[in-house]
Amino acid sequence: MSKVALITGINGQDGSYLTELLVEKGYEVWGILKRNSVSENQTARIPDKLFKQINLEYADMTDMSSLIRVLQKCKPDEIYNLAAQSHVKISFDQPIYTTDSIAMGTLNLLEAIRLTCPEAKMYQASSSEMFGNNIDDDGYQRETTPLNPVSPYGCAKVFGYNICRNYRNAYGLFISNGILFNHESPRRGTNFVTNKVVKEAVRIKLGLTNQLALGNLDASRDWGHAKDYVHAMWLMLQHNHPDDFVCSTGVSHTVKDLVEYVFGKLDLDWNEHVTQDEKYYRSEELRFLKGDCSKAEKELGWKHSYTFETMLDEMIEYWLKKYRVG
Ligand code: NAP
Ligand code: G4F
Repeated sequence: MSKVALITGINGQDGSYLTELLVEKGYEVWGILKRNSVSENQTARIPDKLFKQINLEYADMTDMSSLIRVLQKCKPDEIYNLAAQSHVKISFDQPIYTTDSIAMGTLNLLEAIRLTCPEAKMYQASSSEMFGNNIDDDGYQRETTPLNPVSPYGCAKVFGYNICRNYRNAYGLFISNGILFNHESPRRGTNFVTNKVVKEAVRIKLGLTNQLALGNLDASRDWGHAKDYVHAMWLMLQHNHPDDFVCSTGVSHTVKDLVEYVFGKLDLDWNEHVTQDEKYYRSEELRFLKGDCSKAEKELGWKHSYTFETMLDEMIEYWLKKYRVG
């Protein structure tokens, strides 16, 4: 019999890649969608060919009764909790909804699992944003680095991380936290910096626009590809015990490096097009991320296949093709 997986946030960047992976592995895949007044584009990231093979139910992380209803209906073996208001800058504008969807949302899901399907395994989408500006002496963040969040999003993720550990220890549930560093793809929201830069640089190249306004160019991130990272999520739930794992590439680049690479690839001089606008600055900034994923490599056999450059090359190709085809 095939395994049953439930994905919260199935229509997000990671949810769509995870769906592809699990369908390929023969899983029966279920996902929840939150209600949106325009339904057409909501599932745009899920490839058409998969659409008939998955089961979608309306539910919301802030509504525990809806989560219980879905869990009772699909009876999952594995649950991947990816749903979140995931934009850090927007979390300063919407701190309460961000916290409701992430912190209370995770607790709602945990209680729903405890009451209806305590045997199910759960993956929790924790984040490198939880480290804030803490860095170990060797320049990396890892599972043991103290958490010190600098945004409402980061604070909510710390609650989600801790309550998952608490439910694992207190009730013996199989729950693993993936502490994932930034991961991108052509399916990334275009208000995150990588896809914003690539999309706008391609538009500049094609003469569709001329300027790109950004915020802090000095912030540094450890950027990987979402496809590699959803594979790690799956590996965590196949491991013989629940635990917490960092996933990262171990290489950090500044936003300026990102801009230079993308504009350079398109034979453009970024200095002629990029401006800085205060509206993209954050009230408090996380300055530097670089992850040590040796635990995941050793215990899960996980390895990333994309580099910063190959990931950006794929994104550039995607946008060139999209605009050229029209
Ligand atoms: P994403 O593209 O923003 O997707 C988030 C998903 O959550 C969307 O499907 C969204 O639905 C759904 N959602 C939001 N609020 C909800 C609610 N109240 N109830 C039900 N669904 C809700 O994010 P992602 O990049 O795929 O990231 C997946 C998860 O990993 C998130 O929890 C994120 O915080 C975490 N994470 C991401 C990264 C990264 O670099 N990508 C790194 C570390 C951790 P709509 O689209 O319909 O709003
Ligand atoms: O692409 P970003 O918005 O990603 P951020 O804030 O690092 O958060 C992402 O990664 C986290 C993992 O560490 C996830 F948990 C979270 O859900 C999300 O996926 O910004 C990256 C950097 C920041 O330092 C920001 O200040 O880019 C800087 N930046 C500069 N100009 C900009 C811009 N960010 C955005 N979004 N837009 C700009 O114009």
